[in-house]
Amino acid sequence: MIPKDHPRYRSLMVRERLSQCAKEGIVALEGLAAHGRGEAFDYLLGERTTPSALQAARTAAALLLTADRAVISVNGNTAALATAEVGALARASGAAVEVNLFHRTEERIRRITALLEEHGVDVLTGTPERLIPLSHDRAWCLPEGIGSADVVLVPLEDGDRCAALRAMGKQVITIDLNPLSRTARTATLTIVDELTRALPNITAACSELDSGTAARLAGSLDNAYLLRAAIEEIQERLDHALD
Ligand code: PTJ
Repeated sequence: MIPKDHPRYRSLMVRERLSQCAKEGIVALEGLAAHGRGEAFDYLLGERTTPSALQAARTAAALLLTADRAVISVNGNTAALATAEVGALARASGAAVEVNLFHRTEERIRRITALLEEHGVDVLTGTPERLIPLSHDRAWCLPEGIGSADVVLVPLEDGDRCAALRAMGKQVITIDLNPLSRTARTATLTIVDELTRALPNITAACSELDSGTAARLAGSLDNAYLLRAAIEEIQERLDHALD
């Protein structure tokens, strides 16, 4: 039982949720390590949405709204932390939702799909094919989902698979607290923010943007600029960390 007055209450609750979901076979054990890395970067960012992350979230909304076929790819960590937020974004953006895993097992796909459906999220079903140019199980995806999408939102993605999706000609939006990761640098657009802060910001922007503004934002996308801005925010905080 975590005491409510603990100064790190939220962070401890999130860890508890993830370890519970790992025991239930939703989160991969590797997902716990990935979360720890994310937490470290969130400390450096001050555990808040920076101005550049908000701009990136608005640009993500623009890409989703102007896509021919947008898909939100859900992995174990995303399902454990943000089921409701994924559902809200799918409704606001019109994007489809596909469960697609790095550490793929049919059992985890089933459990994550069931968790999303319990929260009212429509999840794509079908027969997966090896469409992503990668060896091993990371190549599998649904032809009517990620396989035919022009825009894919993949929170907490692996750098290798992000590069493979880009090589397929897709626009890849990622949410990654580490602005130095290969994923962050390979994606079309990186939102350097915590998943549960970033998703509602994208959803809110989907309702606000008119088509002209969405087209302008999508057309002026500059990921290197956004990543530099995130690194500068971290630098600024470190410069004043002990003030
Ligand atoms: O459920 P699976 O099998 O698909 O596996 C999912 C993981 C996350 C294990 C897999 O995609 C993986 O290994 O990812 P990486 O390569 O460790 O990258 C995860 C990135 O997400 C890291 O750069 C972390 O800093 C970042 N991250 C972790 N937690 C969060 C986060 N970014 C935003 N919000 C978070 N809550």
